Amino acid sequence: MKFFPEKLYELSEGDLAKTLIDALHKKLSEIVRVDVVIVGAGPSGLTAAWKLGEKGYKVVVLERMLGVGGGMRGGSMLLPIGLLEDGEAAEIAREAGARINKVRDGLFVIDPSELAVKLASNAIENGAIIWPGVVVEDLITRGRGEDLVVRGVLINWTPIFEAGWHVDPFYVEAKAVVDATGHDGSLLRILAKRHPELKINVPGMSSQNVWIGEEEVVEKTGMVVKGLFVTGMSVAELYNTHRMGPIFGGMLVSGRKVADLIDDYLKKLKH
Ligand code: 48F
Repeated sequence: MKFFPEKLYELSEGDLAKTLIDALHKKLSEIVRVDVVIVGAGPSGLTAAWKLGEKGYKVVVLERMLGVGGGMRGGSMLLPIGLLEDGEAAEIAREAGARINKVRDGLFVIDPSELAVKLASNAIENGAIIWPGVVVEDLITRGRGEDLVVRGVLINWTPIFEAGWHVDPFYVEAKAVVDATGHDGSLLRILAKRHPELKINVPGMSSQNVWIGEEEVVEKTGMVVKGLFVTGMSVAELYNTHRMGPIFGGMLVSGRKVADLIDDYLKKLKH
């Protein structure tokens, strides 16, 4: 018995390459003009992608690394365990299909890898495309100051970016852009640098206080300038709110909140 279906033996590697390129052409055409581009495939970005996909938006997630999960991949100091609070966060994790195990009243432990892949799987099932190995290196904008609108991002391959080569980037156009880059706060820092007239300062997060840090992130999740939204730990980087360590519930709730806010924003744009 042959390994491949009989017909495939008629093909060459060149035919396989041509097949990939034809399929890629279709996929890339979908990626370069979307409703929402989410930068960062950590827990907040993946939750936002899932929830926006569910609402019917065309979403692409751009991720600098090869895999999904962001900071959650490392669990708690590289130990394969994390915490999750009861309430909205537990509800989202359950809905994602991840197992959450109660350890005391109001508190669950999670397997960070499991939660990361379940969130990614829900995002993909709802139509989001995850593109790994690309760095967002700049913003596409129109206007200045109060009239500034963010219309997309410029991307490059991570190895090119890390090698420090000057290679001109590529475009991804979107009606809304999300900074879900965690502690990097990449898009916020780009915005502050390119648009000093906005006087945006990104001070970085404040010290550990889990009891208020989670709530602060969720509360301050939102739009920074027209077309640019912030979710997850980049919220803490922007507003100097408290860090919370390996408890991940706020990231999921923040991701869901930013999806709702973008939904409102895009509905208003239509009118
Ligand atoms: O760091 P990350 O997981 O962000 P998050 O969703 O969640 C934070 C938690 O994991 C944890 C925590 C909660 O207690 O403190 O750290 O807010 O995911 C951010 C992702 O963005 C990618 C980065 O590789 C990571 O996977 N990223 C950062 N800058 C860029 C980027 C960029 N310029 N272009 C593309 N990806």
